[in-house]
Amino acid sequence: MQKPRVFSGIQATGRQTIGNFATVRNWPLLAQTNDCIYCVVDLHAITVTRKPEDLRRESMEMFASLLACGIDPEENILFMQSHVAGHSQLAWLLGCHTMFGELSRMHQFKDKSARHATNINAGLFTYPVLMAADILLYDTKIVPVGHDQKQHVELARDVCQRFNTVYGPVFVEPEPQIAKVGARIMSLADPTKKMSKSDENVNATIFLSDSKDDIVRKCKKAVTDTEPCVRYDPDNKPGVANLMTLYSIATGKDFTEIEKIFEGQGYGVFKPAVAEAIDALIAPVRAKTQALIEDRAYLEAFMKSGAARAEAIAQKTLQRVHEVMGFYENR
Ligand code: AQP
Repeated sequence: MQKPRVFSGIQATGRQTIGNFATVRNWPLLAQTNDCIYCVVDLHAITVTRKPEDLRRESMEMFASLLACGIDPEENILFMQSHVAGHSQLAWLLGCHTMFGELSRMHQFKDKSARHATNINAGLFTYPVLMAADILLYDTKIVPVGHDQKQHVELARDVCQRFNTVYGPVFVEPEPQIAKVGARIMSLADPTKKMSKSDENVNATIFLSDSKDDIVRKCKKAVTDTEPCVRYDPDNKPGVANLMTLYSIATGKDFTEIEKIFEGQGYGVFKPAVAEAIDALIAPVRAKTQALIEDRAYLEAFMKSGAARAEAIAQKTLQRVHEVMGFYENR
């Protein structure tokens, strides 16, 4: 029997954060029961101004970090989005079935257009259409994402339903899969805001490439509150809840266990323990990413084979779409 298809991607907009990792760490596990396709979404990364050399380096480093997170490039299909032209082609076709009003309601568009007020380009606006194309191109059933991407997956589902209503059952309806713990890691500097790769505040984000000293420093500076008590209360103690979530991800302990471990202890004990646990979690990924970056031929071989495998599936979908929409065949 055909296993359910899983698809997800990560933008090449910098180094992977512990927030991204909280979501990405689940991807390798899905391969046991699903047919998984993962990619570095480098086309998505140009909605903000990028230097070509940064895009090139960060795309390659992100590819390496996905391998280092445990994604097996033989068991899964792993590739670079721009290597499969079908993503851009399908995005145009789906864009003609996506409403201006729908795109105007996207939280990420509102947030990023406020942050990049001098560069509110059409790509920033149509980003969710390209994401719908990424998903629908591969007959995807499950899209494992963080909480911030839920709205985009729901839009992909709406576009899918609209298209299928007009042309018949061409696409599989996707649904988001969101982890119970860690789907929204918050900024260490402002725990009411999501942790992001592109945050300009150097203390806001822990990167997988950070050294132990960096992690200790950032955790020490993390915004908490004045009640020195380790209790899970995201509404009243968002900074502590965020650190507890990170500790939980790193150790596998639940919030009740964590409260017991730190009972009667202040943040002077808790914060270094969180830093220690995070470092233990990411140290192997950090070392493996670095080793992979140094073996460019190995990375490029997997990029090439991953793109070829993805391309074969994408071409079939595009052919189907062209046919039902009435494009004249190139005989
Ligand atoms: N803070 C987060 N907590 C949990 N999951 C997160 N994700 C992102 N931030 C968090 C999830 O990571 C996957 C890859 O994200 P992305 O690179 O595609 O884009 P993003 O959601 O826009 O991530 P960033 O880090 O905030 O990037 P920038 O700064 O470039 O905008 C997704 O599944 C995402 O949900």
